[in-house]
Amino acid sequence: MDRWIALLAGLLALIVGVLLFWLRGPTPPLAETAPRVFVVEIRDHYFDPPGLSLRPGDRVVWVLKENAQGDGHTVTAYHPSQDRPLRIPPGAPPWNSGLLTEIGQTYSYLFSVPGVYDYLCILHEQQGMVGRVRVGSAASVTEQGLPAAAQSSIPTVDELSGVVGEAFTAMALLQGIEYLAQQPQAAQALRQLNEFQRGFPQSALAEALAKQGVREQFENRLAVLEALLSRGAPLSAIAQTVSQAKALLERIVKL
Ligand SMILES: [Cu+2]
Repeated sequence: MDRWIALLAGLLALIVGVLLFWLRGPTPPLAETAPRVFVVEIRDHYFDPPGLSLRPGDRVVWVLKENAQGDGHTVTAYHPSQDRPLRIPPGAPPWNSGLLTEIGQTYSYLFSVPGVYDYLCILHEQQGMVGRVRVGSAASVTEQGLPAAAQSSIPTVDELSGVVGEAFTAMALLQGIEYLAQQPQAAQALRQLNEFQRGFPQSALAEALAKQGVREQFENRLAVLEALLSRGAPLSAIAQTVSQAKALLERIVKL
């Protein structure tokens, strides 16, 4: 008799289990785990922002914003395949956008290997058109070896590990949110913003903005941006709010 009860209970548990699994529905859509998107603007003749601190799996999209002389720009990793010294982590795939000439043209790269990546514009390296991406925890790199102008414009790894790096990264994150909203991927833009908002209060960036007396103003811009994204406001309003927030962050990097 006991055996029958045990068997019945087992069968019941199995049915409940299958039902629960079925009721939960399909696994969450892919977008839930989509990489964070950061945008670096390509300008005459610099990358804005020039440095980033990322997590493995983050994506950077470079967008051509200026090309006054018409000769274009490139986004190119320092790598022997580009006749340059190796300045990206060994084993990380190098990249080269080729010549970008049309305003709005983009190039994208997903950073998966931790370490420090230096990149340049092949045409304007001598004018200091270089950038740096730090992925994962700080790694030491050769700080020397670039042309003089490039050397003075590239952020150091120490800067990228501190509040300056946080401010640069927040700028690129906000520009990424604007980019996602254009795609249009407002839901992902909102997720990316909300994650940033959750971490912000405990960040060194929040402290630095408070010292400048603009923390509330910055948080207010984030709240406005959240509201705009939630109700599908026009892109112009989103772009304006992003640029206002970015202007506040610029105070930190200019200290
Ligand atoms: Cu260039």
